[in-house]
Amino acid sequence: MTLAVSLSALGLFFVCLGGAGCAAPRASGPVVAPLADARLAGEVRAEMQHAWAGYRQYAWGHDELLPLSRSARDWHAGSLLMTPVDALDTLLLMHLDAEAAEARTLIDTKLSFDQDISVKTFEITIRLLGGLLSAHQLSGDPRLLELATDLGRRLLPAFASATGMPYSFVNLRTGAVSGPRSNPAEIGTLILEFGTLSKLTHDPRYYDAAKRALRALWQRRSPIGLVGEEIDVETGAWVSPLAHISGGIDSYYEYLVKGARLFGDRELGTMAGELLAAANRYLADETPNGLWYGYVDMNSGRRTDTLYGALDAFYPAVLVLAGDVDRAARLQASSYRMWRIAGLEPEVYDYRKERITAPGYQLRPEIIESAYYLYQRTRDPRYRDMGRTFLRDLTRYCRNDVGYAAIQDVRTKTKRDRMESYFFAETLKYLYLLFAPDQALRFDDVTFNTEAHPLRRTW
Ligand code: DMJ
Repeated sequence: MTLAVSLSALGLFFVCLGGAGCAAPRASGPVVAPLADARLAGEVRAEMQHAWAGYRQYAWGHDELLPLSRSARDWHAGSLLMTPVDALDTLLLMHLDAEAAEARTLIDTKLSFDQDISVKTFEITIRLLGGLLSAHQLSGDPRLLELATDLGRRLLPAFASATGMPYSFVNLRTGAVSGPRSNPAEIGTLILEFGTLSKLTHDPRYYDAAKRALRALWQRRSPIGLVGEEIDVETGAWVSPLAHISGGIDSYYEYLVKGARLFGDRELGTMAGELLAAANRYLADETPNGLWYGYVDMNSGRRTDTLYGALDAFYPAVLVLAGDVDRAARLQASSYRMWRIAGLEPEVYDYRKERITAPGYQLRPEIIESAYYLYQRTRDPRYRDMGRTFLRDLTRYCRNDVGYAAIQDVRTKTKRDRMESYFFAETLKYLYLLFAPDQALRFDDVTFNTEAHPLRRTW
C-alpha cells in the first residue's frame, strides 16, 4: 500500500492511500444549482425557521427545546445557551437575518461562563467554543471572540493531568477537574477549536495544550497502530482495548486529518496517514453487502464485533478529505443501505447478522455530512438524491408542530422528547449545504469542526 502525504501550496491537506480512488482535491468553481436543488435548499431553510421558532417560543434562553412536552432542558444548573450558540452560524449561513440577530443579542448579553458547574470538556469545546469561533469569523462580532477566549481560559485546567491528556470534566469557575477515564474522541477532538483560538488571540497556550494531548495519545497506540475506546488520563493505561471508528474514538481520526488541513501541521498529517492506514487494514470489513468498518482488539487486530451505526457514518467524509474517494463512496453506500432498512438509520446495526441492535435515531447528522463531502468532491447527483431521502424521512417521521424529535425506535417511529443542539448546528446545515449553490460556503475555504462549525484559516 502506498502512502503519500502532501500539503498543497494552498495549505490544503491531502493523504492518498493508493488505488484508483485517489484523486487530488478538485478546484471548486462557481456552480449554479439546478432550480430543483435551490428549492430543496429553501425547504431546509424553512425547516430551520420552523425548529428555531419552536425553540424561541418554548425554550428561549435555555440549552435545548423538548419538542414533545414543549418545555426546555438545561444541561447544568444554569443555561449555557447550547442551542443559540450551536445554531448561530447555521442561521448566518442561511441568511436568516432576524433570527441570527436575536440569537447574537441573547448570546452577547446573557451568556456567562462564570458558573460553578462541572462541564464536559469535549462537548463544551465542540459545541460552544467551536460555535463562538465560527460565528465570530462569519459575523466579525468581537464579543463572540471575547466569549470564546473566556471559555478557552476556563477549559485550560482540564489538561493538567500527569500525561497532558485532558480530564473529562472541568469546573468553569474553580478549574477543578474530574473524570480521569476518558477516550480518544474526547482527548483528540480539541485541536481545531483550541488551535483556532490560539491563532486568533496570538496566545499559543491553547494550541500547545491540545497538541500535547494528541501526542500523548499517539504515543500510546498499539503495535499495530490502533487506539482503544477508553483510557486513564492520569496513568496513561488503556481501560478498554476495543478499536473501531464509532463513538468514543470517531472524531480522533477526523481531527488528525482536519488539524493537518487547517493548520498545515505536518506532524498531524503523518499521524493521520498512519492511523487511517491501520483502520483500513484492521477495521474495514468487506462483506457480500458491501464495505463496513467493525470492531477489533487494538493489540491483536482480532475481530470482536461486526457493528456499525449512525455515528460511524462520518467516516466517508474523513476518507474524502484524505483523498480516498472510492472507499468513501463504497462506505457511504453501506450507510445509505442502513438508513433505508427502516426509513431512518438506527444507532447501531450488526452488518453481518443484518440486525438492528440499538434502534434509536437521535437526529444525527453524520450520514448527511458524508453525502455533502462526497457531492463536493464528485458532483455525482446520487448524493443529492440521498439528501432528498434524508429530508423526506426526517420531515415524515421526526417533525412535529414545534420542531423535530429524536426517535426511540426506527422500526416503530415512536418519537422521543429530545432535540439536541447539533440538529441545528449539523443536521440542518449539512442538508442545506448539500443542496445550496457553492457560493453559500466554499468547501475548500473552510474546515468544519466535528460539530459542523466552519473554521477559516485567516492567519
Ligand atoms: C456531535 O455532537 C458531533 O458530531 C460529535 O462528534 C459526535 N456526535 C454528535 C452528533 O451525532
